[in-house]
Amino acid sequence: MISRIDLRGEALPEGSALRDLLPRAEFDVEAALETVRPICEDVRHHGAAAVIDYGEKFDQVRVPSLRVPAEAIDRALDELDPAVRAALEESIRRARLVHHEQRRTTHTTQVVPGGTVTEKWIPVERVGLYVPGGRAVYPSSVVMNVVPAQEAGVEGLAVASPPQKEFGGLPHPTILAACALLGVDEVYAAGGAQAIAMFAYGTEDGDGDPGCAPVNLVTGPGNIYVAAAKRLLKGRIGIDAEAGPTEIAILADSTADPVHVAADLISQAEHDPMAASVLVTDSDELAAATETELKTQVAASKHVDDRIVPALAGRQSAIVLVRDLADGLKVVDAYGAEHLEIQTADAAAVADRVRNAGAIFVGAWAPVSLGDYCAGSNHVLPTGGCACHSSGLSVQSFLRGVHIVDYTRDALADVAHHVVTLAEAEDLPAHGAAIKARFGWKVPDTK
Ligand code: HSO
Ligand code: ZN
Repeated sequence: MISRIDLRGEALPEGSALRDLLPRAEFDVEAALETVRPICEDVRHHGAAAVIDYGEKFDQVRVPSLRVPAEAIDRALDELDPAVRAALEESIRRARLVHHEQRRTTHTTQVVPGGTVTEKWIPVERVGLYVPGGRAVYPSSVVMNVVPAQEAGVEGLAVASPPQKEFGGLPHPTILAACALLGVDEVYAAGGAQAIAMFAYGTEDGDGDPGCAPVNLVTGPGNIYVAAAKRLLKGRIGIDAEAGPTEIAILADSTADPVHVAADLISQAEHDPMAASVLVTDSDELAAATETELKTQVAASKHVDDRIVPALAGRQSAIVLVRDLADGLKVVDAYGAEHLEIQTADAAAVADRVRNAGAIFVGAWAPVSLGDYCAGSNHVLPTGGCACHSSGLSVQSFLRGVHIVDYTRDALADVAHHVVTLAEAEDLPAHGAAIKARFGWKVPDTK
């Protein structure tokens, strides 16, 4: 069901040599670029009509209008199962607590008397949040995208999610209800690359459709075509990340409970046949007990043949055996998992030594599913090893830091000779001239 990689033989290799020994899913966004290019061009030139046509082609339903009517959003909330509503409200409440604390404050540094640099944080004006449909209908992802955007102070928030045939061309009702709970009323029934292009180029109003104004930033997960459209349109729009299939790595020793370990490996395998579940352990007993436990628990799971078994049996998943926890830490750092659980003795101390992970879950009582829904942390996290250079979604993702430079005449005069010297060293004399012009075309004497 899951393969083993034994790294106990000799000293672990370093860097990319170690990375090459570890399992990882193929997620070739480059290959999808040529598929999405004509779709994006079409939307650019034909606007809403093209988005609607592609919805008919890919989602098998033709929507009368892209914009979801307010009544449909209200109705979805009215009809939402009260238990789901309570759970979403608690998820939102906890996420708000954490993301509220991430807000940045304006800071002024006095560099010299009369010379200050102020760093001001300005929210992005208009953001498009993509929420997948189809196999993945995740209202929790609406929460994880909208809450940090709102806490950042973003004023224009639009959500796009694919039209669902069984719901008359509307996005999934739980997605609409989550939007309602969060106070988001601008929702479009659009999916795939065409939704990203709609956000990037905007659509004209007409035929009773109010149109979608272009956005500055697109966030949210999606399939490979969504990722490819984000890559293609990056520059015109900002993007959060190209989210790949979900990953869980667990660093565990003999104190870990194989029942928990197996359950957590399966929990993320349940997302996608390409999802990766990786156990890194120095314990033969835990490895064996986890294998046994996986068989039992998989047999009792849903989504077995289409997702869990292919995910666990795929080359992206494995049990990696290491000599000791120090080697285990090197392995999980080289892997840079989207989610990393530490199930060892003194888990907090071990977690503190990790450098590369999207989010770290400490000890027996913090499984990844808690973080997926109700820990307060964000579940939009870097995949594919990107955790070595990127963070998950946060308030910061929706802010831009702007430096405001304010110098008096004396403060400029004082440093003018250095500016002119550096300008000349770079053979950019006009840069120096812009200083001299202010002082009668001379470098001011600072003495
Ligand atoms: N584990 C997924 C997020 C998710 N899980 C949504 C359940 N719903 C990627 O972090
Ligand atoms: Zn999940």
